[in-house]
Amino acid sequence: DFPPDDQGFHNFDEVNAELDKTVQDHGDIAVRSSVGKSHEGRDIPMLKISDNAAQDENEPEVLFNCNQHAREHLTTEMCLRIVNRFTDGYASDPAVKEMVDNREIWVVPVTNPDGSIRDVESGQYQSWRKNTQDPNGTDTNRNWDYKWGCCGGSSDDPNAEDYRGPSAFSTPEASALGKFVDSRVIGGKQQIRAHIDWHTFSELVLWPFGHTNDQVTEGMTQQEYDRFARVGKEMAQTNGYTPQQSSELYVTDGDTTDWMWGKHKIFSFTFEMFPSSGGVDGFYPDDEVIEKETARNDAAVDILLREAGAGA
Ligand code: 0X9
Ligand code: CA
Ligand code: CA
Ligand code: CA
Ligand code: ZN
Repeated sequence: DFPPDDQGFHNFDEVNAELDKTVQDHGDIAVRSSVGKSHEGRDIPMLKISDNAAQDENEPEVLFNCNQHAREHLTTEMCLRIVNRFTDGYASDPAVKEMVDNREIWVVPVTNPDGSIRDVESGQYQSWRKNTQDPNGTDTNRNWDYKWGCCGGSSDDPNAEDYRGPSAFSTPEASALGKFVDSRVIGGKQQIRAHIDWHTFSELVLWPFGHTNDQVTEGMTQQEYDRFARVGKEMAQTNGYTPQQSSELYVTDGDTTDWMWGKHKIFSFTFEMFPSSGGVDGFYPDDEVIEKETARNDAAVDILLREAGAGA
């Protein structure tokens, strides 16, 4: 489990308990399901939040996924905040009600349960990043099936922190989330319109593409790029993060946002949360910061929900 000083973080069992409680308290606007199984056979939990949540309505859909990288536990708290704000706030906050009534919000708080558990189970942080596939894990955020391994932005060394795996979608976690997103194509139209893949750290708002330094390339027109930059900067205004194209941080191939946009034209961002800098300890902020550093992104989340209703 988390160390005694960091009990404010939710371990995997506590996340599941939170989601159960949310469904108990708000069954009309919250429905639980599983994205699929992790490598070790755990269900990857998902919550859908909307009015008439049990029905598939014709409302723009939005996806948030957290804790794809095992040690980035602050992101799990970000997804739980999204869950709690849009469910507990529904009855009392008219702005929240408006968003929940007009969107279908999918939240995946723990995208990589095996790795997340491995990082904390001994009571001492392991600085674990990848999933737990043999022998030393695969970086699920280099495993997505869009220009996988194309561009020197991942490693073929199984010991590397950015090991891409033997083939695209060889990781059950990325594959399951990808299949879920594929399944949201209805009548030839992708229902999910916007997405954030939450990471730590460096306080960045990142948009595609990550596999190339070019702004305009196959799959990205100038107009599309300009929309990413405009909304990325608008969100960054609200949280004080630095907005940039993801390859400006460094080039990656096979990351989540490149696939979301490249394959499905989902308006997809990577957020790197608190802190702005640090060594390995940057992945392990005190639990005292959870409230402040998750609330810091409320306005950006609301902007993304707004954008899900806008054309390209
Ligand atoms: O390297 C990653 O997967 C992400 N950073 S992290 O420190 N959380 O591991 C960033 C991925 C965003 N894509 C690019 N920078 N190209
Ligand atoms: Ca503490
Ligand atoms: Ca609805
Ligand atoms: Ca729908
Ligand atoms: Zn990460």
